[in-house]
Amino acid sequence: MEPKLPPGQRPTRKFPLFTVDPSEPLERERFELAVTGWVERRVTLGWEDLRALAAEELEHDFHCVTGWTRSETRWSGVPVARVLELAGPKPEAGWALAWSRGGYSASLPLADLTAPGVLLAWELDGAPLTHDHGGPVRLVVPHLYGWKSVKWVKKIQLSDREVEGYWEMRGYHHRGDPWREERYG
Ligand SMILES: Nc1nc2c(c(=O)[nH]1)N[C@H]1C(S)=C(S)[C@@H](COP(=O)(O)O)O[C@H]1N2
Ligand SMILES: [Mo]
Repeated sequence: MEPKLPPGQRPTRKFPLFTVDPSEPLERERFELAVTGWVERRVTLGWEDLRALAAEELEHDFHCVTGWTRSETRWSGVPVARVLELAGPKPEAGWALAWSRGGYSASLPLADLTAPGVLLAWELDGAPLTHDHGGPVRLVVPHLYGWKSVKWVKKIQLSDREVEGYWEMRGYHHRGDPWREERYG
């Protein structure tokens, strides 16, 4: 039986790359992620800090808004919720903007960013995440369109209202649920 796909999506075997902000590779040891904005404590985590947290594995279809779905993609990493707990989101913080090293960004409702299965991932299909796919560490938000899964993640900034990211500024949806075809608007 064919797996069920969200409306308007077609399956792909390959994992196409999609990058608007090319950057130089970074060694794992030099990775750094800052959690800033509407938080009780601004925190910065390095590679070792991330690895000290309990890792999880996840398998999910990955949907790009341009129409391809890559089935049963496996990721390992730590839940974003766990990392945000360290910073303590303020009660007013309902939104997040996730930034890459190269200046790409995506906005996310905090509830989506902290949902179960949303990871800061360093493994793809059992192998270390390559630079092209956002290594050493990328955001994976598997229940939303792929543009929310920021590669080369370096900062998560919380706010009390939406601050639009790269594609949201260009007319893409604030949330981006593929099952509701939230592509634009
Ligand atoms: N930093 C960064 N992250 C990004 C993008 C990008 O251009 N830059 N593209 C997004 C889009 S549109 C998709 S579909 C996925 C693609 O991930 P992949 O290149 O690993 O397949 O990454 C997302 N994260
Ligand atoms: Mo995409």
